[in-house]
Amino acid sequence: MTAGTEGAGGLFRTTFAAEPAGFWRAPGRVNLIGEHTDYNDGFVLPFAIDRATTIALAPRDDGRIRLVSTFGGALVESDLDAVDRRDFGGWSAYPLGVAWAIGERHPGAARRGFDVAVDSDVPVGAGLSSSAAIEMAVAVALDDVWGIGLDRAELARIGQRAENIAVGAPTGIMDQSASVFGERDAAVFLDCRSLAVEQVPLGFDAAGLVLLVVDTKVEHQHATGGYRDRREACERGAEAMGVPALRDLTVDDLPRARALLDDVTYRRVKHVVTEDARVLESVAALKAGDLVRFGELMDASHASMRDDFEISVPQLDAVVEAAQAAGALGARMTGGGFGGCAIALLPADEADALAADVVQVFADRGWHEPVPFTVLPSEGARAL
Ligand code: GAF
Repeated sequence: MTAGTEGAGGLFRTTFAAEPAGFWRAPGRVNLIGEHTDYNDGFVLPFAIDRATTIALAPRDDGRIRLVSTFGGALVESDLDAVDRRDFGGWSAYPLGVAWAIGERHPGAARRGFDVAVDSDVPVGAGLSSSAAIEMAVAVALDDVWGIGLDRAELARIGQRAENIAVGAPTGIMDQSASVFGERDAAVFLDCRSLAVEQVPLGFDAAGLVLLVVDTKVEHQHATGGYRDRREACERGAEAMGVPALRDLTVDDLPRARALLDDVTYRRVKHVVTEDARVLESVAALKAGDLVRFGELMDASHASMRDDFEISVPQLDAVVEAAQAAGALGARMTGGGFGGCAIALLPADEADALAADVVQVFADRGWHEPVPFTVLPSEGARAL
């Protein structure tokens, strides 16, 4: 459950000996389905979770920026000139990157310095978008105190730009979009090409179901390694197939892709093309109240990520297998992969037993103890 404002407020007052101008909050996310489709201009279906970043912020009259967090150690000081020279580092790259990206995309905006204290209960490095939660909390706050009036899609684009440039992670726009467009009891169905959004009611609660998240504690890194490699394979595949993005292919194009591409690139393309189709079918199933079909699509999505996109790890597969053996409607890894979290949709009264099973499986294999918890679809970024 999302914490109150005490953490950020208390830290602000002790650090800056002043009252903040206000509090802003932005959630992390889980992705129900649609993985590695966002940077291929495709479809995603995440929801904002009830774990969030809360910030206390006050604008200043000069260009100075002072940042402190409950997780990042000592006070960090900077200023707008340094930000415009792209001088970022550590966790402060997220808020400073947002201040930079607003300036880059809106050169006329009257930016000023600010003091900010950041608190978060989104687990870091778990693939639940703790970074997007910081970016979006800061973006909504700066939009308010600088009086710009950005719309939600533009806030998400600013967060993505900060992530790509200040942090150096070549990620898509899903996480920031989930954090700004989230609504209670609904998933965010996003077309990553047009940024058209539709809220899809989930009805898990009414059906007696919960979404269990298991943090495997296997940490991932999106700035380097596998994530970047997968993105490049997708771009190669689209170019070889003569389309602007993999979004422009359908399953009918797969035989041609099979003939044209090397085996690895083909399997990367196949995952993205079939995953886009699964997102569209999931939205239809959810609208029809067919949670059984939706669960099957979650399972199929996991198999595709494990076998074709090759971004799962044994710990994620073990959670999915335990969930399937326990009778979950569906289970899959969520997020960028190579670690992080898996999710399972199952009857509420079976969640504790599955959580205990998973902890036992990990202990038997000598893996780090996993952390299971349930999440609720929650409201997106906002002023408190
Ligand atoms: C990470 C990225 F940040 C997202 O943009 C998305 O690509 C996701 O991995 C995979 O679906 O969360």
